[in-house]
Amino acid sequence: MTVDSSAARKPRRSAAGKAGTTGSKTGTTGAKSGTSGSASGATGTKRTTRAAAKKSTEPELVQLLTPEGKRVKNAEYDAYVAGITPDDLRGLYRDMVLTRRFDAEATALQRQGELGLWASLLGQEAAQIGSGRALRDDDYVFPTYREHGVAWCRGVDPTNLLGMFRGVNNGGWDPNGNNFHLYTIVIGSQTLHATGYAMGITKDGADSAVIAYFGDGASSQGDVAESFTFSAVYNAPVVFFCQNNQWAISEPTEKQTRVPLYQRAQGFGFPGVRVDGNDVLACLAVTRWALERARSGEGPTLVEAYTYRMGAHTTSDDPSRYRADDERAAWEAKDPILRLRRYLEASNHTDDGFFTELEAESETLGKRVREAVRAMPDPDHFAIFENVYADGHALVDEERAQFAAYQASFADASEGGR
Ligand SMILES: Cc1ncc(C[n+]2csc(CCOP(=O)(O)OP(=O)(O)O)c2C)c(N)n1
Ligand SMILES: [Mg+2]
Repeated sequence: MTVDSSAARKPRRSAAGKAGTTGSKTGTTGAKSGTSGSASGATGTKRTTRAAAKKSTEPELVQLLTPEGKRVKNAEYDAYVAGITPDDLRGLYRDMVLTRRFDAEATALQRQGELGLWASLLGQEAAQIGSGRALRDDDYVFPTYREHGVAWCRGVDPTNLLGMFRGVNNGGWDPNGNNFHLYTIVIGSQTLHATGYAMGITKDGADSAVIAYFGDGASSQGDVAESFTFSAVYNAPVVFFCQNNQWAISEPTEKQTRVPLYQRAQGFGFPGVRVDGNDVLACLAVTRWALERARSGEGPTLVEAYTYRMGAHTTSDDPSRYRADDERAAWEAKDPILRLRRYLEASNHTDDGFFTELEAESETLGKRVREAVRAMPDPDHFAIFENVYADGHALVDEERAQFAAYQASFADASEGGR
């Protein structure tokens, strides 16, 4: 797939110069038609009635690959993946497999006590790899805490994602190194950062775009509504990429909204589209379309990637307390990796060697991650007092001195023959 290697912001093309490049899509329509509605929501026994009602009312979504791995035509979005080669498809598959392997390793490391916490992306690989691979190097990403697949696409070394979860640093990478901002725990706040950054791009006269990731739960935050307003009014080049994984910890999406989330955009004056978040090709195509709108001066877009959080919210969570097992089973049938594998195999784009080599590469990655985490040095205990104020502060100095005395008290105790 073509990924522009230029890291510099490019001059913005005029909107007039881009007329017609987004085909039949128009301004603020809220409901984009799709080709299939098969990725419907929950089917668990605990929520059967709600799920059944939901199935009959859920809108269609953009889908290019069915769960069975069959390529279906889409008049609006096929053009955005028209040039994709077998090599590109194998690349997307490799990205998803390695991301899942890394994620499984991180979960295991938490269970072994090497990490304090981990937020798994299991099930969301297609949403993240599809959107991540649609980006240019000069675009800027504002993630939540779960965007490990997007980080992978940006070239952030996966081991760097683990420092914060081990508690040894506050981030672990230079955001400007890969145009991938630090993970944000404060739900929804990164959409405001993204909007401000996008407004800055416009002032610079560049044609880069920004993508802000957030969840279905975050959609209820005031910050998200404010960023929708600002980006619409200032026509900011930002894509709001909402991974609707059906849950905000233990709260289902039904507790966040009475309308499908993508339809929210309409009220703010920009388009929204729901895409099958377990279909990597559809996510790639729809994100490319939305980024193209941003670059050509057409303003923000809301993409709702309809997907499912296969695992727990984090390793501190136990989803069996609030959702039924068969809900997960229903989504397993729509697994993003499996469906691309089926398509690759049916198209004769792969052989056994490809899968065997990838398996070996996955194991090497797992080993590298394990070793890197165990080798992470503990932070200097006094680092927490640094960088609070640029020129220092009397209160911070006092707290540092108190902490130093506290630390010294242990030294006294051990000298006293403990
Ligand atoms: C402002 C704020 N409120 C509450 C929390 C606690 N919290 C952490 S994750 C989360 C749920 C987020 O759900 P969603 O936006 O759907 O993202 P997901 O975790 O499903 O990816 C909440 C409420 C927080 N981190 N920040
Ligand atoms: Mg969620």
